[in-house]
Amino acid sequence: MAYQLTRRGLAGSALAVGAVAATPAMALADKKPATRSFPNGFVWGTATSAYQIEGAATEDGRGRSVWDTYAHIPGKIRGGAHGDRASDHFHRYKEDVALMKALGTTAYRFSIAWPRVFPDGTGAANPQGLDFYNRLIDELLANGITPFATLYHWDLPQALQDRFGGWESVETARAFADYAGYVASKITDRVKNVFTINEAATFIDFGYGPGPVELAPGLKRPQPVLNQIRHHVALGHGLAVQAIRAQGRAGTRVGLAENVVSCVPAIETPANIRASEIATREMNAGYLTAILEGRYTDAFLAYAGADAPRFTAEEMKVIASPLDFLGLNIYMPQHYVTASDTAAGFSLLPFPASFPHMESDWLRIGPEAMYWGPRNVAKVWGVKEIYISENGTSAADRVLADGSIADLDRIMYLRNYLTQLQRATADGVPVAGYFQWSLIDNFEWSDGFDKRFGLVHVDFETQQRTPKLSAEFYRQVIANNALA
Ligand code: GBH
Repeated sequence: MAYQLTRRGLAGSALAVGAVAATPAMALADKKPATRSFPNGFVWGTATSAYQIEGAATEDGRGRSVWDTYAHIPGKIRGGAHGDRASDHFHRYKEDVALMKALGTTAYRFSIAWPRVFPDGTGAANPQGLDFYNRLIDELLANGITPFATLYHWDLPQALQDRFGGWESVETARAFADYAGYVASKITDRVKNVFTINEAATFIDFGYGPGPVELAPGLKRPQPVLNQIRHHVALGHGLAVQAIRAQGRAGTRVGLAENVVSCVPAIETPANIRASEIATREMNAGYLTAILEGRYTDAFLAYAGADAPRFTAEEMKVIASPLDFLGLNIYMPQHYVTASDTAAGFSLLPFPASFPHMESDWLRIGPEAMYWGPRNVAKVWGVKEIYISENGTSAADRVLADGSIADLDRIMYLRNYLTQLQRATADGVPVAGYFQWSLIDNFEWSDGFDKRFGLVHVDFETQQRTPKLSAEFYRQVIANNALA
């Protein structure tokens, strides 16, 4: 007789479960799951960036950036989207700070739009350029939220692209330092933590590289130019560190935020772990390794050959200006690594086609990147203070009939990544805090508004904000400073 799923059938099966509960094993049901705590004082925050949330593209004397130009080129952004209005954060920042407060976060990482401050990239500062950020900073502090400011999250003033070819010229590195010093002189009375550049490797490779995925300015430059651009960005970072120390208040803390190429041992054997450390150093050689060591590795220079960047010893010293902390943006494992007998000492394994990913095709699910990423960085370079400056996921969020958003896949992702982060802190990896990307749904670059990364849903027609179920999950993690 075919089984029929009726109310009566359900009641019957519930009874059956009740019967099993009488066995001793079910005593577990009364036991609270052990909590896995984070260190006392662990910093919990959210992160955003200017072009992705602010909107107000022409207000208060803001100049244009390469993203204004790029997003308005037909066919570049999914759905013809652009950041003219984005999440309208420029006008709704008080509401957004209230959302942060409701989450229980005590820190917020945002970015400052260079073209708001210097509409032409250099020269005269816009007198209204920092007004918005001053209002935001004051609102954060009034709500007990510590501001962490990023100076460059990809919105290069278009004027510098036009005049110098952007980062192709060392002039842009110098202009960045001038901008950084100016901002430091104005905000470090209240902002103690400053990130110079966000994800250099990403905006260089996708903004100037061979593609197919593109970011602004969307130029396909040959390899030697690409290596020189990377060098100029590293130099811009180093010059900015020096300018911030010179013009900011004493005690200002400086770091950068990088999408570290995370190398995870495929199986955690001592040999593979060692191989993942070697791989970490080599796979980050063009940028992070150069900044943390003040040199390009031998293997990097040998591989680049005639395409290697031109540099001086003096520049390498500037690039390696000491930092107070390091920010790591960790979304996924870039490589799974095994030991090998080759000269390199490691092999990078190919990803099977069936490797799982989240709503964005590139966003592989590999929570152990959140353990090995910071651990290898701390081990290889002796870094003493690390922040996870971004981690989060896109999800195909759907507003249910009752208006709620049950983003169970985002909760699954966060629970697993945070479990590995807790494992890292418990093993003594010096991670001081975590910034969830992102507070609110926003303009996801070439994906437009199609990929939602927020803990809080944004209706881009009405700009109404609705916290998703994952916001409640994150609130509980913060309240307990632990995973349940
Ligand atoms: C970060 O980049 C950014 O800092 C942030 O602005 C962004 O909104 C967030 O993450 C979510 O994407 O060639 O298949 O790898 C994350 C790293 C590297 C992911 C480039 C997308 C391009 C697609 N990004 N990658 S692929």
